[in-house]
Amino acid sequence: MDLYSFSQSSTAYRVRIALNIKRVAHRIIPVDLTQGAQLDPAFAAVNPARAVPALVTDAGDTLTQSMAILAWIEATYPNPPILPADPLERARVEAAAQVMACDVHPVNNLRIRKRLAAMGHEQEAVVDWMIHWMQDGFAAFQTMIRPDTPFAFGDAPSLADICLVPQLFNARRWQMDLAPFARLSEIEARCLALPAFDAARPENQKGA
Ligand SMILES: N[C@@H](CCC(=O)N[C@@H](CS)C(=O)NCC(=O)O)C(=O)O
Repeated sequence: MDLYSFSQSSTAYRVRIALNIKRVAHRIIPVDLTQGAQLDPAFAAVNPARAVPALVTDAGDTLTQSMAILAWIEATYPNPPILPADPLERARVEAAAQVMACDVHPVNNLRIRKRLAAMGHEQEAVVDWMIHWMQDGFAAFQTMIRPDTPFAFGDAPSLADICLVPQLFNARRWQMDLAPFARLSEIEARCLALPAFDAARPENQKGA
């Protein structure tokens, strides 16, 4: 399997974690977003949305959109599960994950930051913008998860943790104050102590 990935991409980071949790062998194909490699026509043939991740399965099918890829991974490699079997519990985990995936990440994406800069906003204002949406999302996420479990929803990492940890990486990258989100930092530390998360970290990618 080939995963088109970029070390600092939080969406690719999600997929790297899930592939590691499920112990699915894969090769990483780097797409250097800092060099605009996602805009190369050759890459647009892989992902018309011109973004990472994209996963080419062993059967040669190309999957895009991290949440769709994660759903495919869960359906294809059910053990260990990253979603509860119970539909209500599952909806709760998915809702928390989607705070990161649908509410926070899209408005802070590289192309949005570039557009804000092109519209004349200084870097400081762009960083304020990102931190604003992360504060909103982390506050909601912290309320939606269980208050007292080792991970967001239980004794093992779920889709919610898989979406949380990369977003916290982004928060640190932009020097956001995480003091109000102590529970999230604790969960992050527990996740990063696991080899599946550790190997997926941006700083552990080749050439990072
Ligand atoms: N909704 C998509 C977003 C993918 C995405 O935009 N990834 C970012 C990296 S985290 C990217 O490649 N951005 C390129 C750009 O904005 O030009 C997903 O979840 O896969």
